[in-house]
Amino acid sequence: MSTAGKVIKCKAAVLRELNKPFSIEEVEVAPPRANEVRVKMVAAGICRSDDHVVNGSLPTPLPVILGHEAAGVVESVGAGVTTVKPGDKVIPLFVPQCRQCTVCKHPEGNFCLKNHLKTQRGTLEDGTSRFTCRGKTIHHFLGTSTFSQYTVLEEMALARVDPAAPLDKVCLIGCGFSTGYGSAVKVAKVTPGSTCVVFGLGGVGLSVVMGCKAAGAARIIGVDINKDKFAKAREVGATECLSPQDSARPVHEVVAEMCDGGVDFSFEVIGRMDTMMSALMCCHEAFGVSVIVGVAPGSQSLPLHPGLLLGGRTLKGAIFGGFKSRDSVPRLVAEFMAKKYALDPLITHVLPFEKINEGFDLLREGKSIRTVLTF
Ligand code: CND
Ligand code: ZN
Ligand code: ZN
Repeated sequence: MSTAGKVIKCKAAVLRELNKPFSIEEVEVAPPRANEVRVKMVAAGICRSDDHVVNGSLPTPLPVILGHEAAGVVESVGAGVTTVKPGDKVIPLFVPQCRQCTVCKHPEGNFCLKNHLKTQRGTLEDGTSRFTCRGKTIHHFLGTSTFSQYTVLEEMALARVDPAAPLDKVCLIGCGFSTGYGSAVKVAKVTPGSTCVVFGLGGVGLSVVMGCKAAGAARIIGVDINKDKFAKAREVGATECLSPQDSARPVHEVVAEMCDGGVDFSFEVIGRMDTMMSALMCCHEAFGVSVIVGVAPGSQSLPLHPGLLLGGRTLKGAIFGGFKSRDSVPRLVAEFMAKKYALDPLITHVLPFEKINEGFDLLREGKSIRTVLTF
């Protein structure tokens, strides 16, 4: 029997308090309104940004259903939806692409003005939520809320992908892979023969390494305090790995010395002020480009002396690897299907959705790269 037009009762992982486990609860998911789509989740990755909400460094209204890296199948569509239909395989986009705002119309910009990152209202665009639990509203997160068997998204926040794509792998294209890979190939525009350093070798950082390699970098130095990450980093393209704790000198000095005064491209993929400064200072003072990928706690600022940039350094940052989401995700999936890059090295654990707390513990303990939750 069709569920279209009806409220669906299903399980979701609800975060009710900071620093507490998720509770798996039965929620009601209202039908999609105009220009919205209800999606049955198939697979969802756990990204550090979700954990930033749990630990309070990325504030968003509670109670909330988190999750922003996933893949699923369209269950039903609201009025006016033309680009997806029931049964289509889709990837939710935590940065939408409305195709009408000044950013979408700009040839380079990807941070669509309809994004939910800046407002963090915890609703869809019309200011309301499609989730309730025992009669009370549950908030959305980034317009995606993928830690639920069903979720409702705006049409502009969905990419239709190849029907043959394995959703338990390509879910990573919804955040980690694209964010990292794009930061190298699209944001930094890594050049053949160049030197690169990547601070933080989690799922996003390793994807930066993959992007640097694909762009033809000659040296890719991975930096992490957890040496267990080094083997995987080498497997995906790092030529050297080092831990800041192995030297009495600041790591930026060590890296700069290794690379003739400074690297061409550096990436911060952790979300800390000190490592953002290290990444900036180890890129060459005259031509280095440093890209901020990590999401820093909202309350902190960089101690940035302007003199660090006067010689010609560039400091930049990007969301979702600078990719225009709806245009790029189907192409990235096609490139995965054509074996242009692999996602398997990033997936260290697969767990049933109900074990989401175990998945977060693995991340916090530094034991996983990406855990994929299956529904
Ligand atoms: P994950 O936690 O898997 O990786 C971070 C890595 O950094 C781990 O391997 C840590 O061991 C390492 N690390 C921690 N502290 C230090 C330190 N002081 N020095 C060196 N290494 C350290 O996280 P992830 O890969 O899922 O995400 C990385 C960051 O990217 C995180 O801040 C997340 O919020 C952010 C992000 C950004 C975007 C975007 O669009 N810009 C999208 N998703 C995630
Ligand atoms: Zn993410
Ligand atoms: Zn837009």
